[in-house]
Amino acid sequence: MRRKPTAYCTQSVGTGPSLAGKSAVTHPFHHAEFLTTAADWHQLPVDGAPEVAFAGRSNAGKSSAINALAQRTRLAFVSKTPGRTQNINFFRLRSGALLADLPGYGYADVPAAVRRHWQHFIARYLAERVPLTGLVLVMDARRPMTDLDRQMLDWFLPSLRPTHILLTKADKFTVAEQRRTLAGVQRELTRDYAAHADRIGVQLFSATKKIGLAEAEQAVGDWLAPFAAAAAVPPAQKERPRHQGE
Ligand SMILES: Nc1nc2c(ncn2[C@@H]2O[C@H](COP(=O)(O)OP(=O)(O)OP(=O)(O)O)[C@@H](O)[C@H]2O)c(=O)[nH]1
Ligand SMILES: [Mg+2]
Repeated sequence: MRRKPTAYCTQSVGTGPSLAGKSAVTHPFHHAEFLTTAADWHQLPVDGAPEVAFAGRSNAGKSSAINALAQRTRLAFVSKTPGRTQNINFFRLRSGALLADLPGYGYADVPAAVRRHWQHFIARYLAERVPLTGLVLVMDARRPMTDLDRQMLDWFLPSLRPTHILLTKADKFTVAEQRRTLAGVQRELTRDYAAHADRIGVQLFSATKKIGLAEAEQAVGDWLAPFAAAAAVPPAQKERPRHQGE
């Protein structure tokens, strides 16, 4: 049974069934380690561990969000140059669950053939990837809900799995601007994604100023809580070691 997130929430509540009564998983993202990188479908991890994907526009702050959650500075590559994450990079959590750092979209300088490859791959990944448990959609709070962000939602939501939107770089805003932005996105979701209301959460976030960290940890941790018992399961078959960006 999967717990429903609070609709358009700024806070998630509750836990998965296996940990009911305890306060979810304690820091489920600490001790994350790089696992492998995938440039194509056949390179995706095959062990079936549940995974959470971080998607978003190029330079939105996906890798920074993963690092902030994992409390590591250089787990996932962060770069001022857009389009640096070219592959799907996988990180393994102590529970055995995976975080997948997807290549950013919307970067104009990417050759058309590469863009087509990734559009096709990401569309298939979001729609068909069996272990995919939830999607963290990272948006720069200054430019939320672009057409490509909506495209991600349109590919993913029909799978009936939960999405949590991080409006990141919130540190660039005053508190009043933060509130306005969050309310605007909530309104847009209510208007355009009402059918999926119980599966979409949204919150403010900042990797640099650690805004909304506990909230994000709870939202995503809740998706993985039913699988936390995986920590007791023997480590999955090792992937061939590859490096980020290989
Ligand atoms: N001020 C501020 N800057 C941030 C934040 N998160 C990321 N950045 C900056 O934004 C830039 C891009 O961050 P990344 O985490 O590499 O973004 P990404 O989405 O992984 O980028 P690609 O992998 O290229 O798609 C870097 O210069 C980061 O330092 C944040 O919360 N606040
Ligand atoms: Mg990145």
